[in-house]
Amino acid sequence: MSTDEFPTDRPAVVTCGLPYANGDLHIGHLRGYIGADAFNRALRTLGQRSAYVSGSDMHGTPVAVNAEEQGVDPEDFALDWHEQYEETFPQFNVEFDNYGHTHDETNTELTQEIVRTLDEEGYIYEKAIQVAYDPDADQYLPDRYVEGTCPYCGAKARGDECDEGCQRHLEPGEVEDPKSAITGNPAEYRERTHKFFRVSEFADYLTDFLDDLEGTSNARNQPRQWIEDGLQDWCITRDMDWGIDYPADGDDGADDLVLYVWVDAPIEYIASTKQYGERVGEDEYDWERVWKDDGEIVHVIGRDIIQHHTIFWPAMLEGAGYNAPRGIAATGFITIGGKGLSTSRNRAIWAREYLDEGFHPDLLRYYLTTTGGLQQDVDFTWDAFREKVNGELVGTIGNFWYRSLLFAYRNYEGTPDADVSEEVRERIEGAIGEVRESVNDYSLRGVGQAATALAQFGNEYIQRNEPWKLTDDDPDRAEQVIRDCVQIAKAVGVLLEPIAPDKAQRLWEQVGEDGAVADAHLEDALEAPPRNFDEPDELFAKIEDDRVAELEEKLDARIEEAAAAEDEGEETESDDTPADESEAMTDTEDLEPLLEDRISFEDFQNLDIRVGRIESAEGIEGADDLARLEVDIGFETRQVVAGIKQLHDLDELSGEKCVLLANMEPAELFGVESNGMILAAGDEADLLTTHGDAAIGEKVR
Ligand code: B3M
Ligand code: ZN
Repeated sequence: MSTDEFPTDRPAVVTCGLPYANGDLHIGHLRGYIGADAFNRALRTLGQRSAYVSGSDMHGTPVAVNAEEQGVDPEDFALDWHEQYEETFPQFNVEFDNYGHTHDETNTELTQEIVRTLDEEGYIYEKAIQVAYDPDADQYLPDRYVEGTCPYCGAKARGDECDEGCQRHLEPGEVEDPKSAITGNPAEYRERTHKFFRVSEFADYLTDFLDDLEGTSNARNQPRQWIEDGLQDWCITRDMDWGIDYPADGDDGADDLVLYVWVDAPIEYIASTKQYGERVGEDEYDWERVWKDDGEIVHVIGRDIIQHHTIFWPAMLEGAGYNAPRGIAATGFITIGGKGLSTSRNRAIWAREYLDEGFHPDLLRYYLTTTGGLQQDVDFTWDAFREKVNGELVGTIGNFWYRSLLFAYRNYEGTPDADVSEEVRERIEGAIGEVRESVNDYSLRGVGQAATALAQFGNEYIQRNEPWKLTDDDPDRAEQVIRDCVQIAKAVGVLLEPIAPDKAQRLWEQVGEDGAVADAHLEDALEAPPRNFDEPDELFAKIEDDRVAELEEKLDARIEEAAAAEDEGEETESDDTPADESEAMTDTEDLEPLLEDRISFEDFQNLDIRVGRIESAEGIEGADDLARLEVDIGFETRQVVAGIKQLHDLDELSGEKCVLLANMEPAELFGVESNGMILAAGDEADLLTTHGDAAIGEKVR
């Protein structure tokens, strides 16, 4: 790992979280796979040697429970899904250099080897613990086999994760009021001896690791808080048949235990890189250098699995003598109708469905990577999708590409003989710089915006120079202008490739280039295209309003059905993202009366209200109600004091968006300076926020 800017001369690996091989993929999953694919492609355009690897997560109760429900063998069940995923990814232009699975030989051997090393290094010990057990089903209830209440936030939780609440990992025995997910009976507790990994010994190491970690700020802030609260050791074995056997030495009673799925799952990142390296050869890609020496490791994950990737995983790597990740980018959730996607409730846009509706994959890639920052939750609507596609892809990029290339083709049969003007060269260089900076900031949105803004400049450039008027009056000048436009068109293609690889490839061919735009580097955006090219086609088509109305109607019906099912209180299973709380109703008699006095628009303008993101929140010692918050408002991070100590679970707030009055006079409360005011409503201090793509720092108007 290094802190030199990308590109470095060390090999890189980019990974996405492994999909559990247990069900259909939806756009929430795709955000991560597409995001990591785009990041890997972007690194390559910078000239970074990089591989993109992942694999299917075959083990654990997420697979076992679903397989059991269908009465099939977990291995057959998981392999079926694995094969489906392998078919689906290329359909979204998600191109892995290697896509393995956690049950294969490479991962099984590597996992057992790493666990053995951790044991030899003294990081593993045995402890007797209470494990949930269902007497009727006569089986132990690991993880998803048990449901109950989260001891930290009170939300409904699974045995190993508070998936609908605070997102914490839960240790066996922690969930309160445990019930068997098989029979619904209250679970009993029985004593069992399990293996533990001494995560607590890594607190100092992890603190330093987080200080250096690049990526999104949520991946640094939440774990800092967990470390401060005190790290617990981690139970790494389970009473199950399905999984990788604990590498027992025969005399410690661990022969019948398998490893917890979160041990072998991240090791697949290494195993998959190894498979790639062995396939292409060490000279081409040295996987051991990446993982054991100085390679650049970047993980793209969902924000619900930050703890696994920033605490357990780096501790395992360090303990077993491996290299640490350089960057972790944790994406927000996709929601629909303001609620988390739910597989069991069919509240989702399915990957298959999207393609069946006839949409090109690159449209979704563009939408998912450029709507909001990576960390932000994005509420999907077909309407917003249409707006983005019609506005930016059709209106700006497609329009510029087509009009400039058609003009060039009709008048010059290709690229006119002229040099690119200084102005345009500099503008393209500027865009290249923006991409380089965005990649180093882990901002895919920045990469997309650099391409779109360059096309926007192209449109303005044509408009400003009116080449159609020049062809007769000033043919040299006309050639110059069109030469510039062809160069801009090619440059937009090179810059857009990470986000929309197929469209970029077609543009590449339209300007007469051979080979793959995926092999181009950013500097190629400045290289002249071949002299001749054929008549261009339009690469993007508008999505019509009635098409969207039809899709919205379908989606609304689906949302309603899901809500109705929720109201009936049916069992929820495999919900992917947390659901929102229901809206509170208030009688107007209880409300503060409306003010009679009106203010001017100018008065309102004087309020500098900004979109912010809470980086951390902690109670102020000695104050009953006050909390100290660090709020990122784009330009800077503000310290703010708010009266929410009793009203919110402060641990849960980091990463949440909020709305902040930035030009409030500073005040001191309990000796802590408050430099702004976060806005909230009601007795419970319901924090105001934004729901779309407003970026951090954006002004509220
Ligand atoms: N299989 C899926 C998830 O929790 C899980 C990821 C493993 S990444 C090593 O998002
Ligand atoms: Zn919780």
